[in-house]
Amino acid sequence: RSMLKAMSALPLAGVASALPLTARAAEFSYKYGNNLPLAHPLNVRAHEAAKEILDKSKGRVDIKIFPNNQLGGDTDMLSQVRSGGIQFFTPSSLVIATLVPVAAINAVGFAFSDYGQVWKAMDGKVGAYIRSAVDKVGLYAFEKMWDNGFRQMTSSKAPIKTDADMADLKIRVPVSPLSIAMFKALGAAPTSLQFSEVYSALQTKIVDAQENPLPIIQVAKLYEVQKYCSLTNHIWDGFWFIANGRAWKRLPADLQTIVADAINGAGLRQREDIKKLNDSVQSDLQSKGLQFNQVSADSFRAKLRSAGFYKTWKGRFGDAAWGVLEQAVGKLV
Ligand code: X2X
Repeated sequence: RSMLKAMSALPLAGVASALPLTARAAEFSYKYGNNLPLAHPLNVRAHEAAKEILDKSKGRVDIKIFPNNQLGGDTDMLSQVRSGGIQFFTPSSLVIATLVPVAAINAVGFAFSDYGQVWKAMDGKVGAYIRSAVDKVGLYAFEKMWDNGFRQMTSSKAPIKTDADMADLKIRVPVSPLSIAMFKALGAAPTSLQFSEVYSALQTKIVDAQENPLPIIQVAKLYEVQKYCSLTNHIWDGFWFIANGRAWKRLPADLQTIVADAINGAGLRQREDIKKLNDSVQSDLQSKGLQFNQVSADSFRAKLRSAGFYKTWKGRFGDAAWGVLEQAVGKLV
């Protein structure tokens, strides 16, 4: 089934048409899975990268993209990229943290205040710290992280204005221990679900709320099953473009350079896409019926502090990692 779906995605990739029909199968035929709809900038730019890689490698490296959870949910794709069943995956910080706990450090609640801070940290010491931890579990993380965005809360019930509105709220969060801990500390009743299950869980009211960056709410059409959106900016989240370590090392150095340049370059352009989208996405979602409200982060941050959230997670991440984060964003505890 997934093969058929993947083939229907090929014209976008331009991969098939770039080679004469008589061309041999590529020397390195790799699979890349992700959890996002085709319209998301991550998929648009990944197709661009795959085409660049095929062209510059003269057909030696052929990356086929399986978007939108065609190969299974986040947890499945994470285990496939570890085993080598697929060679590439783009888990969010929250998701890869189930395997590499320190990878969630950029997702500590209300740590980052703007994109200036984010990219300085993720292209600098915070990112380097995480990438070396990823390396230790046999995966390779490309240098430039891709953007998911600042996460916002939506609900079908009522607007969330202060931390008090979160009491017992049935909210979906990703499969992420940090997210569960944070929403419990805020007084909510969080449930972990893979992204592939979010739309139907909201539609059938298994949960009333969810939290995601606005571009995701737009491309996954979550506005159809949610009424209110609170601009909380509570977590900055990105996607690590990762490769199976053995598959990565199998590539000769010249091909590694071609692949890394294409993926990192596409990642930088994807960041710009999200930045542009951020200027227009709110009015688009408003026109589709989603009602927005601003939120002051102070009551949320105070609640997290008094629940001991920052202290606990400083302990879990360790002083070294926490120190690197605080160098980037200022004191949190
Ligand atoms: O599952 C989500 O909410 C998403 C799409 O943001 C992630 O991949 C973490």
